[in-house]
Amino acid sequence: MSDTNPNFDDGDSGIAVQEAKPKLKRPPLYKVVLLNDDFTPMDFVVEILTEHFNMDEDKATQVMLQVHTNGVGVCGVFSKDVAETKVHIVNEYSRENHHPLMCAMEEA
Ligand code: TYC
Repeated sequence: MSDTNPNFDDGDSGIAVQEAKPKLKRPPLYKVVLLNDDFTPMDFVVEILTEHFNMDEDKATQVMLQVHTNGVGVCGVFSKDVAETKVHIVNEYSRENHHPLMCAMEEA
C-alpha cells in the first residue's frame, strides 16, 4: 500500500514529499449599489442612505447626486449575507412606499 501511494514517504525512499498548502481564501465582499431612476424623490434616496448605510446627511446627499448623475453609486461594501439583507430591506421599503428605486449587489 505505502509503496504505491505517491504522497506517502516511508522515510527511506529518498523522496521528499511536499504537503499540500491549505487553500484558504478570504470570503468575497459585495458592493451594495443604488441605481438611478426618474421617479424616486431625492429626499427618499437620502433617507435610505442615512437610515440603512450609516451616512450623515452631507455624505448621503453626495452619493444620491452621484447616482442621479452617473446612473449608479456605491452605498457600501459588505459580506454576502449582510449585502443580501440590505438589498432586500431597501427594495421592500421602496416598494412599500411605491417608489421604483432599485438596490442591487455586485462582487467587489
Ligand atoms: N433621479 C431621481 C430624481 O431626479 C433621484 C434619484 C437619485 C433616484 C438616486 C434614484 O438611486 C437614485 N428624482
